[in-house]
Amino acid sequence: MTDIAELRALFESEATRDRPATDQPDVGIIMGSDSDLDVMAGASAALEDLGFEEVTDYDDPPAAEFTYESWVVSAHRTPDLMYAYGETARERGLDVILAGAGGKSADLPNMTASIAYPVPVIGIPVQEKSVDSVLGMPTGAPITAVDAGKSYNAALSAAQILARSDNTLRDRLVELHEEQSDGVADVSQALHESGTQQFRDAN
Ligand code: AIR
Repeated sequence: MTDIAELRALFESEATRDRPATDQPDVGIIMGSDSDLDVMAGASAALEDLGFEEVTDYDDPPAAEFTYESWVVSAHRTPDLMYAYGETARERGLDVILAGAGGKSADLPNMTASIAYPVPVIGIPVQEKSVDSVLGMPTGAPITAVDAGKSYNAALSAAQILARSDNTLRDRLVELHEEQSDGVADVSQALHESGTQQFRDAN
């Protein structure tokens, strides 16, 4: 069993470790509950599509140039863990945080945006009813957010931020965009050639 104090201590000790930036995760993915994973898995899928690898052990980071990490952090069940995560984000090397939460009190993204500031936070409302609580920030307390469920796009936006200073990642983003355009062309051609009924039966 891991307790919350241990996780807090891990974030706090990582913040003082002075690890080389290449060994630290670039993007942090946090979510209010593991029940958010169906939606939040889109964020890791996008990062993996771009060549990121996941850090699952701070002492044994993957070789990829860009990496990410994933944690469950609940604003209401574990507020102290949310503070520890947000307060140490910059020292732990995170350049962007993707934060998702569901329900009507989806406060993890907005609170993390305030605590981790100026590290940018991209909020992901896990459900439609979570949109207002993710977006509703007062002047001077910024958050960027995507529409409900759009975690894949949130991760692309995070990569766009990182690509400002990395041309290889920039090229990979362009390539992915082109692959997606080609995907539409393939589907369009298949629909046209098979006809609507056969296409629907086959898909
Ligand atoms: N949540 C968890 N802690 C605080 C909040 N707002 C959110 C989760 C999830 C929803 O509550 O982000 O979308 C339901 O969580 P659970 O664990 O009951 O399934």
